Amino acid sequence: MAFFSESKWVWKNGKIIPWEEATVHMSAHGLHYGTGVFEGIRCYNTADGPAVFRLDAHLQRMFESARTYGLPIPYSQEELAQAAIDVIKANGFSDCYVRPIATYGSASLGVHPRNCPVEVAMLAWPWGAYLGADALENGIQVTVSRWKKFSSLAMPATAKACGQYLNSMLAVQDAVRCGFDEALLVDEEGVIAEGSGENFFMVQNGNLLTNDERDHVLMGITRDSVITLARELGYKVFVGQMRLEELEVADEAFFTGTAAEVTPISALDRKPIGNGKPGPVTLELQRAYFAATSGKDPKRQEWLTLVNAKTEAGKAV
Ligand code: PPE
Repeated sequence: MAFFSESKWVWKNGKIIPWEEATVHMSAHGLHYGTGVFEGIRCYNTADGPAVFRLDAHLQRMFESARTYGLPIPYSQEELAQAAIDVIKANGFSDCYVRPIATYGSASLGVHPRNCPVEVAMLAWPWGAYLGADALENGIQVTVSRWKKFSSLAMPATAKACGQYLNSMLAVQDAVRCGFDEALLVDEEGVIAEGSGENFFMVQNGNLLTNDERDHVLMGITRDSVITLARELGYKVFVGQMRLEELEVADEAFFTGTAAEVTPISALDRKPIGNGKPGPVTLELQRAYFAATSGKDPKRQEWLTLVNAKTEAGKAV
């Protein structure tokens, strides 16, 4: 559940404005053609106050998505980093989700965006567990979607662009209609790609396996964090193609994403994965991930941007 009602302020085109005023016109190019790029970032409470997790990596990916689509963002990465801090502070949030978006506004229609202005906004709101309250603890029910993951030859899956999510939306809507929590998308060859809004990992004989951009996935920042943490914990992480038949014999599987965090998958099309309960490797990585996001992992301080700058005494102000 997203709690928009608790969000009072939005950063839009350089200013903090009331939530109610952060609107777009029905003629906006982005609305008609999905022409925009966005990010999803989480801010977590730490002993030093709220801290944004991997802010630079997210903003860097946003600029790369924009470059892919030739969409000029009229702000620097530093300005958007400050915007994220400003919108969190303005709303007084500690744990929250931050959503930057850059999209073509209103001036003309026709697929070429021509003279449409680029509108940039940064929203923040409290957002709990993405896949339901007990998903992190008990795992989720997943189905293999009949909607195929689009090829990066059609649209680059590595870019996080608005219109690309229609593919995800078809898949997750079908999954939920059929009583599942989430969809797993495969490509036209049956090779595993990703969830509607998450990367996919499996665990086999104590090793981790995940894919990369060759299989038409968004190169997730949570995926990268989990790979780093797993290797540090002594796990071998293999990056390569994953097929559905391999998943049949996997011991564990889980999704990663900013919103979904590290979510265990307990069954695929009602067939239990492993013993049908979140596995020990998944849970260890979930703990390591939350230690990093909450500032409890001393080695991962560089992943955190404090919302309230530290004073000389080391106290958050
Ligand atoms: N694949 C897809 C398709 C995806 O949307 C996400 C994030 C990921 C992988 C994981 O990426 P990362 O967050 O960098 O680890 N999905 C975002 C949007 C979810 C939404 O419903 O909106 C997110 O998790 O914030």
